[in-house]
Amino acid sequence: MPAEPGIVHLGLGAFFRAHGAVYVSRAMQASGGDWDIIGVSLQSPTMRDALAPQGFAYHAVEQGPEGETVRRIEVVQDILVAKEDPEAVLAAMARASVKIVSLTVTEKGYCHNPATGALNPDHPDIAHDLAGPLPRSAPGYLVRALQRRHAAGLPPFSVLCCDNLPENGRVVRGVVLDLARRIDPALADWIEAEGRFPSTMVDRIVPATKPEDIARLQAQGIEDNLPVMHEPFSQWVVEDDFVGGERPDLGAVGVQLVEDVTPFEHMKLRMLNGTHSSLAYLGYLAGHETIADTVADPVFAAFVQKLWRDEIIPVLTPPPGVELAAYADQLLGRYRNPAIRHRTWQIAMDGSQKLPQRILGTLAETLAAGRSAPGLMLAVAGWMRYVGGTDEAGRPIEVKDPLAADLARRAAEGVPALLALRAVFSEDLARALESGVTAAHDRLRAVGARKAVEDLL
Ligand code: CS2
Repeated sequence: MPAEPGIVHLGLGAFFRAHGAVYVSRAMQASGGDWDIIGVSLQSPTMRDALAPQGFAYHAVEQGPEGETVRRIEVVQDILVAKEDPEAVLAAMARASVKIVSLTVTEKGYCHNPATGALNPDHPDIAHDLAGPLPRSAPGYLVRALQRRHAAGLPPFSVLCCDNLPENGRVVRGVVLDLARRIDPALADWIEAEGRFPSTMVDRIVPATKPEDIARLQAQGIEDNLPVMHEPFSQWVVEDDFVGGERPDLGAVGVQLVEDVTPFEHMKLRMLNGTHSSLAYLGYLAGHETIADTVADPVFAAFVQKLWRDEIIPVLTPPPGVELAAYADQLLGRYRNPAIRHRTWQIAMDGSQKLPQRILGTLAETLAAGRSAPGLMLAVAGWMRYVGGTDEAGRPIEVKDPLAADLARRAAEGVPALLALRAVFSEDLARALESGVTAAHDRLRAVGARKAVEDLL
């Protein structure tokens, strides 16, 4: 008999398998506890089908510039596919042994308005989840499972958001309370009083696993249908605020447990993810396949350093004990790691959900201080070129974004139509950006991404 699971993880993908699951398994080795994980895929059976034949164990491969280190991870007990059997997922989340429900469902999985952080009640999955007890969305699963626990007299689980959203715990709390209140105000009151939603900052670069990665392991005698590849660096900053104080001994394995994660989240989202997205759009347009390829070009390496130095760091408050210039140097080293083949196309995905917290916050604060930020304006213009769907050589781009069709229509109309997208740009910011982004967009069309970047240096 396996131990009772302590965690249900919604959205079990490569990132959590290479990050949170590794910490949890090391914490159990260090200090014990029943923290086995039941993974949930909301949509696709791919992960379950790949891992079930190997008992849900898998290998996490650390890729450094000097070689690879392989670690076997055995903390996942089972994987459920919500679309096939929503009842089984709710039953797992309502088990008394489950103390934490963690999530990596990507930015769009919270069914919120990225510009404001509030639940989007018109989202089709939310409309579905309001109409009946078997949900489709991540917020729907959280609310319906909490409803079961409330009815059964169990305490709520802690909700541990591990997505790249600012104040992610507060965002998911807001979305859950809003949805719960529409279903049953007494349930919402209970969650508000008893529930815990610690915010977290998660960081590890985890490119999608490629067929050649699987083949390379196989050549070493390691059979794994779906290993995960990751860089050596890893960071997890977690607000230490769990229901009944119950959590794995994360502090024993290097997780930073803090009172307020906000300064860490802002630093990471703006310095790492903000430049990742900037390099992804402009690098892709310039014909680069990966981030490492992009920063191997001295023009882009100088560009990203300029973004940090002149545009991002000046409006950022450093977290306690962190020197932002040193953090930037470390980031560039991570981007340069040639073993990590992280595709610009992968990072370019879902830009409408990512831009506000990664780039637009910095831009708004810079403009409000009466300064300009030409590099980030060029990045926004790069996103606009990218979602237009044609690269600089006239080839089609496969744009992945929940708003892709709307973005393509607006891109055909021009910059003002994209700036009028209120899910991404507030009215004030759109006005402040209009002339700068239009000029940057014109430059991109006229001279191409690489030259436009070079001209800014
Ligand atoms: C990336 C992130 O795909 C993306 O959008 O920017 O996945 C990034 O690699 C991680 O947040 C690093 O911690």
